Amino acid sequence: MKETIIILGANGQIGTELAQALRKKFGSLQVITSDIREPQILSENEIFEPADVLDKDGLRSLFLRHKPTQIYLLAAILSATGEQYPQKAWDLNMNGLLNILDIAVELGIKKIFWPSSIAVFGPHSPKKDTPQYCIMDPNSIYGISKLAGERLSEYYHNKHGLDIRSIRYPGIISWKTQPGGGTTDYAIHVFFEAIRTGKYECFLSEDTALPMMYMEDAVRATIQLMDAPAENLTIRSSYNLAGVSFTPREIAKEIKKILPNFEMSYKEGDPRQAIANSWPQSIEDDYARKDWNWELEFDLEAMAKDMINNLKTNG
Ligand code: AKB
Repeated sequence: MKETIIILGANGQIGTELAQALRKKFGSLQVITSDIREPQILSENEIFEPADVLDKDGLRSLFLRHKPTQIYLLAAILSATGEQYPQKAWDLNMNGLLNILDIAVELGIKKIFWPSSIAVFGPHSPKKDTPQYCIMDPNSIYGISKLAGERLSEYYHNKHGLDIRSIRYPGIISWKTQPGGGTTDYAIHVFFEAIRTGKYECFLSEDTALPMMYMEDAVRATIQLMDAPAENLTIRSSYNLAGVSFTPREIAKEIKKILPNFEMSYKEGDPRQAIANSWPQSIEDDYARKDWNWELEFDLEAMAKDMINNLKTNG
């Protein structure tokens, strides 16, 4: 069957690179990107449609026009921005998802990808090797909306047969598009500043360990999960994906191996510290390995090398 894919929220950090990978796999004309903002660059064979995920009628007419077989819903407000605008974050993260789920049921669109996050865990979740199933008491509005979204996804799968698939993304590190409003953003800013000025003031303390993942692995994981036979999938809420866990001190050490003059300093009192403290330091991803043969490729060293190489040559 020929796939037609719509990516909503396609201009963000993950959407930009996922769109490139999906165009390569399915052909440019089979992938329609969509966002509330126009993209900065649009090549000749690429289709872009403006859409707001909160505008249900607009979405319905977009889907009726293109008849997608797969939808990727990436529009979201992340953890740090969510704390500044909780109402807006709840509205976009929840109602955006509900709109897609409802229209998918209405129009018979079966296959949907929607990302969750390590933010679904909270202060009482185990901090190390956090398992798929454990106490989950997120205390950021972003984490609360993602956990509610996971429950909705499983509910729509059970109740309406939607083939919805999801990953609890760790912090995603990339050089092509900057992230916006996340707690893990320091791990990207540090590379940009290391190249630009040779120093970086980190908003998290030096021993704050968090799970992260290089974009190449995140995109590969997403497409691998979407390609997996439905009968192999035992989780319809969202899969844990471990990635690589490190602290600001460890990433600074890795950067210094390549850029010996790099200096990292630390600023206390940033509100993102409290969010980071409530999240796991590392997570366990046995279900992803077992159900869809997931394997990580980029460790911290490989990621740092690739980031710095790319920023030096293409940044
Ligand atoms: C954030 O920091 O909010 C995101 C996430 C881990 O979901 N990068």
